[in-house]
Amino acid sequence: MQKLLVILFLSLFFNCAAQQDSSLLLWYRQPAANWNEALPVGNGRLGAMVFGGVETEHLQLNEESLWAGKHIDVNNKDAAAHLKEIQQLLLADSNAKAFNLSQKYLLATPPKFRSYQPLGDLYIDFGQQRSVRNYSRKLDLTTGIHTTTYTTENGSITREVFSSAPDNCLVIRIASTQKKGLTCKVTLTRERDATITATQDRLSMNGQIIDVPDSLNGPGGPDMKFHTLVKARATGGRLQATGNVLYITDADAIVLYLTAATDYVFSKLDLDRTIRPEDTCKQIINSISKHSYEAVRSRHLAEYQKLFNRVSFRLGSDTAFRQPTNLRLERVKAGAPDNSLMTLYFQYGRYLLLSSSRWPGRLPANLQGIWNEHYTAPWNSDYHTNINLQMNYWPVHVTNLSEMAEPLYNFINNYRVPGRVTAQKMYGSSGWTLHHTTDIFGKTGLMEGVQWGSSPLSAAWLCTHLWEQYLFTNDTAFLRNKAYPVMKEAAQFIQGFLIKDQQGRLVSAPSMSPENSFKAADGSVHQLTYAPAIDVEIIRALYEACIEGGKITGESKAFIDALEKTVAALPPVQVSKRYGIVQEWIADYEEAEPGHRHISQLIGLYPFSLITPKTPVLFEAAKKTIERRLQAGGGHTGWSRAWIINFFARLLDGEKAYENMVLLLQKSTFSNLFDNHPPFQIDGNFGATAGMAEMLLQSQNGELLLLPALPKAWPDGSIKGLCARGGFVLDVAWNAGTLTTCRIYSKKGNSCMVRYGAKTAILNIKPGATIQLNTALNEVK
Ligand code: FUC
Repeated sequence: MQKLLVILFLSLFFNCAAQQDSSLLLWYRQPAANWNEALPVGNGRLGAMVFGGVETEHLQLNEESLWAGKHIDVNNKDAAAHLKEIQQLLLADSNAKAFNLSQKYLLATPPKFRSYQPLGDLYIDFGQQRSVRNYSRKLDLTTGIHTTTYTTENGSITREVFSSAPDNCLVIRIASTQKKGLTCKVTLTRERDATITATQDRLSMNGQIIDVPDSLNGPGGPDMKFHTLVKARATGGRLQATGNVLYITDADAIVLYLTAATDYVFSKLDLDRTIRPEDTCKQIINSISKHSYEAVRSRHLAEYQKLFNRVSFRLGSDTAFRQPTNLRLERVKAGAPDNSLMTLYFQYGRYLLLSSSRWPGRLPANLQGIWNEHYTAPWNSDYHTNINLQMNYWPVHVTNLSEMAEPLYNFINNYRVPGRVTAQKMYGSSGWTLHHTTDIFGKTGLMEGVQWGSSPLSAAWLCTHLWEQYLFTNDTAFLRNKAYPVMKEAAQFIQGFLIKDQQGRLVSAPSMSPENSFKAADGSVHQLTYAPAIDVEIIRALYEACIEGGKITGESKAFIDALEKTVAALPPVQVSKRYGIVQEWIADYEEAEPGHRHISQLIGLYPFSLITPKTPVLFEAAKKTIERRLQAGGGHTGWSRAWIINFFARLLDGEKAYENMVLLLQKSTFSNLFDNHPPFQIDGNFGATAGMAEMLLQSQNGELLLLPALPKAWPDGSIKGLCARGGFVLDVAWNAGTLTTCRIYSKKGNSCMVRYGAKTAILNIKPGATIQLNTALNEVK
């Protein structure tokens, strides 16, 4: 009897464990028919979209620094001479004239930059396969490994693909249950600028981007150098290199290691002709070749799982995950609920962040993370800094991946150097600035066009991320050495940039509310203006951070006083008399596009925390703002919908947050769960991941809010490992819509105020200690 019970227990346990695993699978019963069905792997810099074809496996490859273009000074040399005139025109409501002058004298020369490019494609061609059955391909988020399996008359085939951070390589293993069951040809291709050769057990691609000069994008020439190296290892069978192909015949198993490098130098934001990317590749491949596949795989697992496993998220116990992911998405589109698809989407967001932003000292996740198949990508797959790059990092702290933000901080720090030149040359100010978009070559001028690019406070917005890192970790060394000096310089730029308007208020000019247009009294439509609400909110958020941070790091009283004086002289964020919404511009203009995707005047609601229940007038106006945007068709891009989820979470409206999460899945999600802007853009994935966390835990303004926006559709669940400002890590569980337990681990020993509905508790948890609370917020010993 006892034995029976043990067996029963064990089988139950393993069943549960198996179920637990499969709830974190993206899986399909057929190969990807196009790029948006393929599945991404990445180690932060080296990525692949895996198609999982039976006769031909295709991996579309990326290396994060492979960009067309180069470092050039694009600042318009006439800017400073015309700035005052443009500013005065704006203050006098001569917006059209100011626009025309800005287009001539502020716009960067050349105004555009080139694109992030694909590295190439790897094909493994197995020839005709007969009697194929039991096909599946899956990406297991618990391992970061993509697996394709099927059975043919030559046995059962298993292919594993992952991108290893510790070994700096893409790894592919193909195995057959039948001895000598594998025969294939391996090729590496790139449409342009590369030559491929096969020698012994290796394929190498040597390349240099040749840019064609043009007046919009600037000088051309032989630009970035790059190299890709593949090494094959076959167990049993033969390996033969001919021309540019590797032939493998009658093998039992095959392992391929692939790596790539460029001559881009991150700290210089430029190319370095002394770097030989082929040497970097050889070094990496030679070092990984010393190890067995099993050792490489275990090292990958250990490193990956240490990060990924920090957070677990369950919503009830539905079994929808047993169905292929594409069918589940179809069902959701048809109106069926699928909570575990939401938890999968959440964990996928964490996976994507881990896979596109992992390496200290390298580049942050761009508009497509690192995954891009186009030579001229949508928006160049660039760094948009008027919402998109920021949104990529919204989930980073709360979902317990703070280290993944390091590439962003590195980027911000490096951009300070060209940003100082722009501050000086364009605006005659000290400090540093950049505008709404940039490539990897330090272009901080006003890019693309005045109607999109006039966002000179983008550096200030980015700098609030440095402060967030401090708020979550309380790491004073980070604040002192890495954050505060950069934040301060962004504030110094603002100090020099603001001008007085007729009423004596300090205003930013020229500027805009990102990408939106307003109608002036005479009906004419404009973008360019001064002191839009977003600027006032950015300045407030950055200055409050600088004032608090300055006090911690020993800033002079004079500087802190100057910042306080500026804040006091800013125009207020107002409520529109027309519609009761948060007023987007300095005057109560009519919006030209009421359903616009950007909802910039609510930046104070999220990601900042200036609009809260403690500012009830603005809080109510924020609700009306979203309502009005949605009624006019807002939320039509993935990232905009994701932002709306965060807004509703901050408005403590779980039902609306959930409704928009459903809409995101229904309207803006591909079958590989990539966000569909359209086209693919990764910010929606990251924004919605942050949004779901925000529904369950918030920690702004000195309070920990438990389940602040829990929707009825999530009656039972638990989330473990979320981080809160102040150095806390929380596990929260609920049942029938009510909190059951909450465990709080304190890293720093800060006291905190916990709030659940109307209940509050003030806690003093020792550093390194954990306490458990019940539904009444009483401590359970
Ligand atoms: C901003 C948005 C667009 C797009 C682009 C990359 O300009 O307004 O929707 O996301 O960035």
